[in-house]
Amino acid sequence: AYSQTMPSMWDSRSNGKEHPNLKWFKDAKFGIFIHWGLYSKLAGEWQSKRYYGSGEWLMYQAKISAKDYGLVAGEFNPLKFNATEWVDLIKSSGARYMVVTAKHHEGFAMFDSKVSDFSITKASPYGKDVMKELSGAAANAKLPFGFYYSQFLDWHEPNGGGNDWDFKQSKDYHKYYEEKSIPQLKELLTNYGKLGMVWFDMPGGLNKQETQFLVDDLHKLQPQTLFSSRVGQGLGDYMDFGDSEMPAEPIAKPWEAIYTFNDSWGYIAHDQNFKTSSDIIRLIATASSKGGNLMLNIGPDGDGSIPQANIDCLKSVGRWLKVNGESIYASIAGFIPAQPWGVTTSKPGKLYLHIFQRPNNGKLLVPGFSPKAISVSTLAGSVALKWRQTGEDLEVTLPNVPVTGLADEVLTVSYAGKTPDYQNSMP
Ligand code: JFZ
Repeated sequence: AYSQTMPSMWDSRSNGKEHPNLKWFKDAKFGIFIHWGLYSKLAGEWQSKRYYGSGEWLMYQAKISAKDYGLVAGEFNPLKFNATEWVDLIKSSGARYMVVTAKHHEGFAMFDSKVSDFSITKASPYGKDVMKELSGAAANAKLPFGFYYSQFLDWHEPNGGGNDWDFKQSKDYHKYYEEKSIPQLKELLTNYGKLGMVWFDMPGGLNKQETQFLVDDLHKLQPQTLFSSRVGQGLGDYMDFGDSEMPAEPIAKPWEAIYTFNDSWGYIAHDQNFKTSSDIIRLIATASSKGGNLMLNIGPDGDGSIPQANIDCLKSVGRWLKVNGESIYASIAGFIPAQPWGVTTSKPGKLYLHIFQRPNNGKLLVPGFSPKAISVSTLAGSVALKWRQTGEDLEVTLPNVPVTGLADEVLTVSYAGKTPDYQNSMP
């Protein structure tokens, strides 16, 4: 059923077979997304009016003219920014890749671009190439690194997609692609070392043949770089879902769910509705239980700092992953669908039970468990637990308190034989 939602990804690159370059991505399971630009400085407010929702859409929401918005660049001076600190934090969260906005719909290049003067090096007092610093810090930390780039929407340019409040005349999208979008993408694929991915977003203005040409042309610069499905026309290397969307059932092809920390991608000073570490751990486990990745977004402040609540939370997720990472990294979808108590992930000969909600009677039931169980223990500390298998019903007796003291405990079930097929939860 879920194959219907899948475009014919990466077929053009490897004749329908999974591309070997996708392995690191499929094994990573957890990534960090960063939305950072001039909107971060505006923080969801324009002319004393507060806006809600996606802070990076403020220019659109408030219909700010390109001229007025351009003036914000003159005030963008993120003196608290420290690339190494950001990358250290991401490493300590247990994330295995990061993607950062090089240019969002506002059109401002957060990198040194020869193509446009609307950039952090030419138009802002800060004057330094923050993308260079981040890509360098990530390379030092051996953290796969990617750029988000809005290839079609560009509200700063008369021929870019989306701005019909300033630029009312008909647009020449091809001219925009040729003069800004493609040359900037080439700068990003040339000047910043090896890229894990380019995270395209909101395709438009190109037909399938033109998109194929773009993809092939860019892949010549770095063939191993993955392209997100939002390059358009079904030509990406992996699938992205919408904001806070998780597929209902496992998907074998590589995919990523994207979630915000609060209710915005870009920083909004008046949105403190942050997820807890338990929320995030469950999202990682849930994405893994369906064979995919979670990419969690951070919206740093325009001054270059990351909200303290996010820092504390990410470190706590990292402590959990340090102990329970075996059940996440390089796992595959669990063959038992989601249960009232939680979700499952799998590796050869092992099924991991991620307990979100302990059953009141302490008896955890795993229905449809077809192989022969050998042992059940806590993943952390390997404490053996009592269990009983009756046909395909596996029942585990939980200790009165979680063994590790960490919430969201994981149990390991070892079994004999090969990995069973997924039991579709849909009738
Ligand atoms: C896009 C951007 O417009 C947004 O600002 C943010 O960068 C986000 C990650 O991506 O928003 C989208 C694009 C596509 C969908 C949802 C939100 N979608 O396909 O459901």
